[in-house]
Amino acid sequence: MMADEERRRRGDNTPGTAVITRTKPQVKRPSLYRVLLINDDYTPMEFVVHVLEQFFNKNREEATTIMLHVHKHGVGECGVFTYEVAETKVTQVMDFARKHQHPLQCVMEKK
Ligand code: TYC
Repeated sequence: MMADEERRRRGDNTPGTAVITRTKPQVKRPSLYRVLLINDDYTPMEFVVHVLEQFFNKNREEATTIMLHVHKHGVGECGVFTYEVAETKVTQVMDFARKHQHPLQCVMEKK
């Protein structure tokens, strides 16, 4: 059987077969999520700094700045991650806080 294009080149314009081409790129950037720490009156400042160093790869200075921001403003960003990574960070922080009997809250929100 002759290809449609070749038939048309030869002047045959009778209906043939068609291919629907995809115009949408098939790669999508993943949605990003902020991981936030929430202030409370009981979790020790040093514990929050430790959390930021341990789970968010912050150095002591960065960790201290973020902790003081949360202490002053009530909430602050620890990092931005894809869904599964953000979810893992939240679980790790919440498990660690619970294990040490601190009420520290960690949440994620879509950017
Ligand atoms: N407010 C706490 C205190 O004075 C410190 C703190 C900072 C707690 C950040 C939680 O996410 C937090 N000990």
